[in-house]
Amino acid sequence: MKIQSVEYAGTIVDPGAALPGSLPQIAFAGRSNVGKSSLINTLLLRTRKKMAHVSARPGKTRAVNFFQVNDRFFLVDLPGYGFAKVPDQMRDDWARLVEGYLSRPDGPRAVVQLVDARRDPTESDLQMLRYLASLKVPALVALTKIDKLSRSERSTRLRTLPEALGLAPEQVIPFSSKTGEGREVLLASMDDLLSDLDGGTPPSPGVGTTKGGWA
Ligand SMILES: Nc1nc2c(ncn2[C@@H]2O[C@H](COP(=O)(O)OP(=O)(O)O)[C@@H](O)[C@H]2O)c(=O)[nH]1
Ligand SMILES: [Mg+2]
Repeated sequence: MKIQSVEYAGTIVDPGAALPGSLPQIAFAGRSNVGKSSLINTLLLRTRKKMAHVSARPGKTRAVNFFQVNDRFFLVDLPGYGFAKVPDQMRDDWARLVEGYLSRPDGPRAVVQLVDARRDPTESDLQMLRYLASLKVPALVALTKIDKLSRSERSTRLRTLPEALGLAPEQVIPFSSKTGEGREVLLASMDDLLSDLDGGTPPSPGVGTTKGGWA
């Protein structure tokens, strides 16, 4: 998939609010500071004119942002979770917004879940994947900041992380917004999903066989 056009389409802060349109949505989720804004900007080739805000101070975003890509789908930027010191009220607000949005019948057709390649998945990461499975929303995982790993760390992590996430190795895409690794694979997976939607066949649940397959 080639990125031809990207436009900011809107923001919702209430899970039941009107969506900016009826295009299929692919949402991006992950804990704060995992590299989500960087991944989105890399994916959309927004290295100078940034779409998603890259922050050194995580845990601020409290909204769901929609970007219209190629007039074909909405890329949806979900607020990050799991920032250690947030008050309970803020965590409740997050859950209400994100769970409310994810479970909408007109909500996302798939979710790209981000996990830091250097860290073990948190309970929140696993909860999110379980929640998506319970909603039957296809998911795959992008392992962010893969450039920070040495060769041997990398091969160990690529072996252990899919198992820790309960996924097949093909459902886990190593990604770096620094080197661009994983960009083409992720875009191809998104293209596959959208083509399946165009053809009216939902992506088959269960273990995929291709690189970047949806779970
Ligand atoms: N080396 C490296 N650093 C990254 C990568 N992605 C993000 N970062 C850094 O990680 C920090 C958090 O990134 P950001 O995209 O704002 O994370 P977000 O909170 O999930 O949106 C920033 O300092 C980024 O420069 C990556 O792929 N490689
Ligand atoms: Mg961000």
